[in-house]
Amino acid sequence: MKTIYSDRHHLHQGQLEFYRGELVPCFEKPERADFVLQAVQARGIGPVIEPESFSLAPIERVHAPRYLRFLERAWGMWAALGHTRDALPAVWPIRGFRADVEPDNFIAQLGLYSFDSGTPFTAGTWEAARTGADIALTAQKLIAGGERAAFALSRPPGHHAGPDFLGGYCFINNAAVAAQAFIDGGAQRVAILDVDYHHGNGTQSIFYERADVLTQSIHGDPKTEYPFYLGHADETGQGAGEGFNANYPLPAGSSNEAWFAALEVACGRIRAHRPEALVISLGLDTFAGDPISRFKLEAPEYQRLGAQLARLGLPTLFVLEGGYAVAEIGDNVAHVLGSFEESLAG
Ligand code: OKP
Ligand code: ZN
Repeated sequence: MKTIYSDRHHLHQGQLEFYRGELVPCFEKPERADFVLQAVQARGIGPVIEPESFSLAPIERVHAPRYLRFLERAWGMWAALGHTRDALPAVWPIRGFRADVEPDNFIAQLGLYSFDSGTPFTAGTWEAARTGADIALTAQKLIAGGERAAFALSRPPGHHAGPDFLGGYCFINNAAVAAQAFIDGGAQRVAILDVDYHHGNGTQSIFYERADVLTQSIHGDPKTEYPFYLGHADETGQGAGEGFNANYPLPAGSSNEAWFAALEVACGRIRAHRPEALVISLGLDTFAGDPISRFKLEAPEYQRLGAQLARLGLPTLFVLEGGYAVAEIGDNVAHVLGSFEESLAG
């Protein structure tokens, strides 16, 4: 399969995130994608190509124009105030506050459009995130054009970004943009499966009231794991979307058997949905050695995952999400994609 990649992800390089009462170096760093690129090339997964450029229109299909306008102008506003360091929010409009009025104060705006203090906004964030969406859209176009699979190798990740908010290192929801592009290209049904350690709250929120895009996420139980306020098993969709969202929260420290049992159920639901395309939010922070997560997957499990996804027999778009064991993330991606391809061939 082709990998779509641009070195412009380096433009997003956060310095510090607020974590356990102090500012610590960002876990989500450019080396992650560099290692993934190296591994994809070393393993011979397929050609690496540059993304095409798309307009904002396909991104506006899943994100509010007001939010995108903010992202586009944010660094300019912050820099005009004389700042050179990354921007982090410090105040948020929770229950009972007004979200309809955009404040003039920059930090108040940033808080309006975010849900944590661990996602720095940097000079190059908009351009990198935009390029990430271009990468996802290029992968989608290849698959819509008949390719069996494609890998959107982008960062920052996307699955925590909702209709009008950023957080969890995410700004534009690349998986959602791609899924919506399949629908806008004429697909009746699409499925998104999120295998990142963290619940894909943004993806869930974007499609929560829709029946055309089935959203599922296997993740650490939000009672103890980020993003804490969404991702429970009783969130099954709403209105027309009732029955088209499924969450598989597993306790931190869960066994690989428990993880694959959840995957099996999720795959059954994908088959039942009869989607024309499958989008995989491919987080590698389920790895036993991940510094911020607590599942136990390793090389054999990533190979098993790739093989199991291939057996669904669907046009499949992989998009990179989390994974913070930087030295191992490349091999872990290559295990999934390599085994997916071998299963197709074999
Ligand atoms: C992103 B992805 C909060 C820090 C908590 C956030 C984890 C984001 C994971 N200040 N850490 O799903 O891999
Ligand atoms: Zn994650």
